[in-house]
Amino acid sequence: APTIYREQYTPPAYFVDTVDMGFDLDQVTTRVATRIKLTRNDATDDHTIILFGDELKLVSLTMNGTLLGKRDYELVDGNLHIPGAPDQVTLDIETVLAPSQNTSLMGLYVSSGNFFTQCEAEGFRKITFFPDRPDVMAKYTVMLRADKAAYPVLLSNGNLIEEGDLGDGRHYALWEDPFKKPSYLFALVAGKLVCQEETYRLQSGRDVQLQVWVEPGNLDKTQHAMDSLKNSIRWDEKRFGLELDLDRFMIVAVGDFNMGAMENKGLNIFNTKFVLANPRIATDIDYANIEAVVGHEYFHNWTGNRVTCRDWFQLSLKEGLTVFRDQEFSADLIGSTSGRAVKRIDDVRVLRQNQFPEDAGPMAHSVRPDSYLEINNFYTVTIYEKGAEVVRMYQTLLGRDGFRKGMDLYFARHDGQAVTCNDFRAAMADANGRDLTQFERWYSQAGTPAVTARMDYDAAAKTVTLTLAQTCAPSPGQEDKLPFAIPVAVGLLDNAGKDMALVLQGAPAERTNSKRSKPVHSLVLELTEAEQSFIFTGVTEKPVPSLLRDFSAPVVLTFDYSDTELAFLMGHDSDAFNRWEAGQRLATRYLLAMVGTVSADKTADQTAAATVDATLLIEALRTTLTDQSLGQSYREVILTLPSETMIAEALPVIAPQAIHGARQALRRALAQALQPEFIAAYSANRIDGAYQPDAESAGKRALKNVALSYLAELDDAPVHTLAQLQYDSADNMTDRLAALGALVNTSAPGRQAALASFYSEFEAEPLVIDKWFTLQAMARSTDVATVRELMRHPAFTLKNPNRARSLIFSFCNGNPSQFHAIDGSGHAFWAEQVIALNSINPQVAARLARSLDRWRKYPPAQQASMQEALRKVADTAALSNDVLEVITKALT
Ligand code: B3K
Ligand code: ZN
Repeated sequence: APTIYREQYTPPAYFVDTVDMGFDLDQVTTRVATRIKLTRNDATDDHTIILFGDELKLVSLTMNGTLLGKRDYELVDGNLHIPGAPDQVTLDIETVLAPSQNTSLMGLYVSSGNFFTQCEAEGFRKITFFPDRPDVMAKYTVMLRADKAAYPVLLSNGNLIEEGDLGDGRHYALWEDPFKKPSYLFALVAGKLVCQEETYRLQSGRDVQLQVWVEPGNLDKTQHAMDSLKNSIRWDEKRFGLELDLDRFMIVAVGDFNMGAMENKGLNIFNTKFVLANPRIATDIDYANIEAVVGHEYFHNWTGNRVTCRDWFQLSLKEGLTVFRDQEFSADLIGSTSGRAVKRIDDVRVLRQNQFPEDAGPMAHSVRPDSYLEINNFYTVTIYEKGAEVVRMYQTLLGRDGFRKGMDLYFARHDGQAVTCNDFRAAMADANGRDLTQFERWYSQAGTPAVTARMDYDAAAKTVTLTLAQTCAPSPGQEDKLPFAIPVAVGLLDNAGKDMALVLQGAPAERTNSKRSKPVHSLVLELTEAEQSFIFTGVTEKPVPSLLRDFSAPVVLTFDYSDTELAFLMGHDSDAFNRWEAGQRLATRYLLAMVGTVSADKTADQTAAATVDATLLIEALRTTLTDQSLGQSYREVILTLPSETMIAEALPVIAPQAIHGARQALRRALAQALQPEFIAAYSANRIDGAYQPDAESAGKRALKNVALSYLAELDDAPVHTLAQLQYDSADNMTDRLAALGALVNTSAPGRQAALASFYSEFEAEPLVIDKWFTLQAMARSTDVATVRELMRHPAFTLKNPNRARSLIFSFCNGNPSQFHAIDGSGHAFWAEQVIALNSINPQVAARLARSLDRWRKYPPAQQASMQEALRKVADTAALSNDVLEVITKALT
């Protein structure tokens, strides 16, 4: 298959007005009859109708009542080209599908005996021949027919028009979606499902029907998703003035699903992982994720569905924007300042841990890519999370009100259209009378900008000069980069740790301090050139700068802080994000020094701790841990050291075992030094009474459990008892799993028994069994041999994506010191699994294929086994486009 280029976009030759579909659902042979009414796009001279198809069996094709034969159309790579078509065309297309054979989980497939569809990005063409591209939007009517006993529930997009019996045990349902939509938003669901439903009154007074559909037996796990949906509806009304446009909104949970969820119009289909929750099976993190994903899919109804993408290169138009919206939604629901900061910290962690490496590796691409071989490979952290940061920067530059004006204009201009990232930028610019031309580079240039800051204080002149310089390393196909427009939020702290009033030389009075307005303590500097200086006046003492507050841009910022300055910022910065950041900087500094020690003399990790004096960090963390004025969840994130992946990214050469040794050594040093404080925090944050998933209770559990995990580093009898007690008495999964994790990573006598009892207790809950596999995949003692053994467990299967991810992905991405074992056994294992998955599910396989992206950053011996593994995959026969693209780029 050929590479697709953004520059080669051409408008469609034909638009589709209406689509009428009839499905005769059967697991072995499903018949699909589709009638499409097309109108020629007279903005082109093209008279060829292109209907995409993917592994489709065509039964018949009729044009304007005439049956077409082999010489009336051309078959090109599985697609149908009908040349010389008239301006008005009605096509009747009949196809047959084999849903039970479909393991790719794209198009129409079967899960637990029920039918589901997944059409984004190009799955509709696995159902029928169609102009399956997002700039072709049409109105759909869908007739579903199936056996009534086996498939009592028949759902599709929009409104239910009619239902009834067909005799011979079959029944039907007719659905009509009143809104035009691109084919990727089509969905159907059929099977034995039950729902929790509620009538909900919109702010306008209109009543809508909300439903959460699950398999029978799961109705005790739908309340949180329903609450999240109602919160989402309310939030979008309040924050953006956007109302639900349908009378009926459905969420359906499915156990076999390639990603998180899908925003099909009015019929969102979700991975069970992002729907099902009750205290017994779901952790606080699950609760938070469900809220975020329910919000995300709901928000797509406006950002994605009502206004969609012209082509798939514009994917971040809907994904970056919708991630930004779900991030803001979650933050607004938390409310408290420190809770918001924790949300921001979590989001930035994801960006740094996953997107920064992507942006520096062989798959690096811009937020609006220039080319792809397989579009499914571009549902990436760059498109989603970096895309969200780009949207956030508009808000940082324009303010909340300015951003809202931009959004309003965007909808006013483009409702019902398929548009581009440039259209969004233009709406933001025009609504605010701003020139955002340079901002385009955030869409066109890949790579993470590096910003270096320097501060010069002139005591005589009472000025601070802040000099900011930016560079960006080359990316594949992009040697030279032009300067980005980077909003850098800054503050200056005086010796007492208070924010100084900021007066920026040459800035208009309203943007900084004037006699009338109250003092400004944080300013957004706009760095637009390669290097720029900003002068603050009236600065009476040498300050400590707080830079890139709230992470105002997706860049790596360096400043030559002393250790004491970092400890000072940890204690005083009014910007909660930067307080945390200062702690991370200090910890990273010690960890890098310790990694150096471990790799240089190959000593045990204890030696590494002994050679680095971490007193400053330890004391700062003691202060944080015991500061009752700080929220619990905030204290928890400050106490969490940078992950092994984050440390790896900060090193020129990655030494996974040394990194692991260093981090463990520092954790033990902290556990020893802060043992009494951890014990106190543990006791103080126990909750009596029933489980509640709210942010405050979750924060208490998080702090208590991080204390437990540090204490577990001591691996002594008291902590074994403590963990065992928590495991045995916990009334919720958060505490249960934390205790099990603590046990498994110690030599506690009860650890094997706990693992076994956990399995038998939750055998009937697939999502909990996933956790059971994950916990073991990431355990410190788990090596490749252990993972192979776990794969032989009867509950393991590669066919279910959640299960494959829970074990294989968790090991390959979440246990780096074992996965990158010096003997290369982990890499060989990885190749086997990518190859096995390739023939089952290319999308899942291609995700796993990304695990060796960073092979060039490892020492030569490890590079060799990684290259060997990559080549082994590359040499596999019948490699999917998905895997081929990832592996080819890695090896280039
Ligand atoms: N839009 C879907 C992702 C579809 C992925 C296709 N491979 C989920 C989401 O972002 O909301
Ligand atoms: Zn999305």
